[in-house]
Amino acid sequence: MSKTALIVGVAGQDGSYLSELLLSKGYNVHGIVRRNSVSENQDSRIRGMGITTHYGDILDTPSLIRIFREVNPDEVYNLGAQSHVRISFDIPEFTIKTNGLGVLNILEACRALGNPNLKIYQASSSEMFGNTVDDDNYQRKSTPMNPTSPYGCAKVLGYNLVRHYRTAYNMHACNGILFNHESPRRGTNFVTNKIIKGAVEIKKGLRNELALGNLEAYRDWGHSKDYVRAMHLILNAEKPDDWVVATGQSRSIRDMCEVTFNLLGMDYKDYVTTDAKYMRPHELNYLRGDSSEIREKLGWKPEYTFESMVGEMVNHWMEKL
Ligand code: G4F
Repeated sequence: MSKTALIVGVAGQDGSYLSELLLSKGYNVHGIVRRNSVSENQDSRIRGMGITTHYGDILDTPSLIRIFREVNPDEVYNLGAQSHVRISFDIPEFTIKTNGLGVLNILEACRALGNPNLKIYQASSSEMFGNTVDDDNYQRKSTPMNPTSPYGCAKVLGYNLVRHYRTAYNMHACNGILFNHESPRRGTNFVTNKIIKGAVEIKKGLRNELALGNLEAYRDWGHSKDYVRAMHLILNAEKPDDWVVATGQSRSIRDMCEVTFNLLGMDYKDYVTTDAKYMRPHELNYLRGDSSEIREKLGWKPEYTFESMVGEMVNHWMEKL
């Protein structure tokens, strides 16, 4: 009999790729979407895919209880969040509630189902580490968490709640500590797609410059398609646990500009400016994840390289614009 998955936050980048993956594996896929005043924006990434959507919100416990009862899932993926770190400084209370208490609501809705075989995946984040790096310049599960944003603080709460429910109630609840992951479906206010879309617009004569914030931060960037494969592996490992998913390579925002503009035959220095409004009150300077555990124990490895990912995103915008 085919399994049923319920994806909270299905309308985002990861939700859309995860839906495709699970459908290809024969799952019945259900997803929770939040109401949006522009209805086209509600499901633009998942329209026509063949999944069943439900209106709900992780801050609306009655909606969760109703949907969880109706769907009776085998696997729950919580990808629902206020996912923008910079914006979390502007709306800290909403971010803490959504990304922290929202996880509690999901765990309680799962517990209320009373199914001992239910598996729960929580989208935890490398933002939880803040500026802590081990002596070998990597972050891993044992690296102390010192978040540098309301987003990161809330994610630490969610992470700990999952670990707590796993122990206290013997639930199959897992954290994937995912480092940055991108794709053509990434929101254009995240730095990769902002740079790539902006560079293509410049190439096509649609604008003259691109204003960014801190160019000296480093990120470990992978592709969302590779990372949703990791989510499914994590949930279906024999025992529930917490796992780091990363490429192990770190590049600066400046490198991202250089690679992108070079691909388009331009020099980023002629077009990129900086604007204080994109700086953060507290920056996370450097991310580089050690994913050796998931590679060795679950056989995960990324298929995309940094260059193939950027190339795919550039081609996407060249065709679209
Ligand atoms: O693309 P970003 O906004 O991603 P950030 O803050 O690293 O967060 C992403 O990754 C996390 C995992 O580590 C996720 F948990 C989170 O949900 C999200 O997916 O910014 C990346 C870097 C930052 O250092 C930022 O200061 O780019 C720098 N940056 C420079 N100029 C900019 C800009 N970021 C944005 N968004 N816009 C700019 O103009």
